[in-house]
Amino acid sequence: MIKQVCAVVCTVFSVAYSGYFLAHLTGHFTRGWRQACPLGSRAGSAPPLAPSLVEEEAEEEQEHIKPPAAVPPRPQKAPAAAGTGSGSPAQPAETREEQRLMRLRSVVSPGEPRSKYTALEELGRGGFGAVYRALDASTGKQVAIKKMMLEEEDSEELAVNEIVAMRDNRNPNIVIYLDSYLVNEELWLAMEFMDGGTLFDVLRAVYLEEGQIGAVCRECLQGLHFLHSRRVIHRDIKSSNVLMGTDGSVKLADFGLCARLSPECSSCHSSVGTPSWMAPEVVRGEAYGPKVDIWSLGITGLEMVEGEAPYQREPKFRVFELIERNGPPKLQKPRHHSALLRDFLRCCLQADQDRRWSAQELLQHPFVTSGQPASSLAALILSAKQAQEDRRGEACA
Ligand code: 3AM
Repeated sequence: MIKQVCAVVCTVFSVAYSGYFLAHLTGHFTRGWRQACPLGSRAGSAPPLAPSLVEEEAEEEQEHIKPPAAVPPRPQKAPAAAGTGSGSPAQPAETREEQRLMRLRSVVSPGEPRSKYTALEELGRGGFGAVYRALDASTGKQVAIKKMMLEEEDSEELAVNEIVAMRDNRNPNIVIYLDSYLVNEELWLAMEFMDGGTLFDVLRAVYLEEGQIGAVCRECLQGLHFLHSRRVIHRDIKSSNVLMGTDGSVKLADFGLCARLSPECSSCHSSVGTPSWMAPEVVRGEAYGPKVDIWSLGITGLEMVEGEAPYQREPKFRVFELIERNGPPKLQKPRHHSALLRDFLRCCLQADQDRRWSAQELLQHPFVTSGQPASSLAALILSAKQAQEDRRGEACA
């Protein structure tokens, strides 16, 4: 009885966020808490290389490639990401709101950003607000400013989460945090300007060769290995959250949904992420750890190969149903790709998180080690930018 009550309390957030999980509730009662797998703990248990091609060949003839979606899909939020120190649900709403605002004030810089950052020009919009290109008046350098509206419930928490995660996790494969400010009901988050835009935009404009896909995967894995070694889970890895520079740099962005594990809380349970990229254990509302990011990277790998993620156009409940029913998504035309690429995706897309490779292990995978140097992506990103500008020009003509 006590065991059942504990399991209900621990999964309440997941259940609240999707009626879908009710179908899986019974599983929670019998399933034990699974610890987040420590990095590099499983080097000898990697699944065998060289997958069977027979089954894939049979499926190949039935499948077709759809034109890519033009708008990146929206993520599903969690009410409280681990480690952000939100107020107790027993407190009155005003007190919780005030506490969240105080926490936000404690992480932002004092002062007025409107004289520091000038010439704002909108780059694009998301569910959170909008991102602008601006000039740092003191250096003359370009920066990107994410303006987040703080009206919605939990928006302060997501903002604090993003600021703290970026500020405390500096790495060459993570977008650099500059500073942040509270401006009336908005939060301004200033970060380095990535002049190549998102991987999502690049994929809409150009095709990537396998060596280039290997390079993007290696750069993302370096960022993920860094985060995971610090017990941080990104939880929303997808092409629209990977930013690129015209120098060939590749960096992880958008940390609003990330979670930090602690000795007291060594796994997460909230149903967080963007449905098509969500690992099966997240979809089922099970305890999960950093390897959810590896599944999402595998789906991002499929995006790079095929132009979009599996089930990307399906409604959320249907995505969950399909992932649950069909197991790991497969390449549409596997024989068109190398055994190394297929094996890499298979290692990322293991339904069982214990069999899924870690970021550290995948950095040793031959598909990744044989990827092109990041600098070779520069020409690709420039031609994607050119193609986007040409398209914009045609649309205006
Ligand atoms: O709407 P699009 O895809 O054109 O590229 C990102 C996206 O553009 C851009 O803001 C839009 C909404 O996310 N963006 C986000 N962060 C950025 C950054 N640090 C950025 N562009 C440059 N540097």
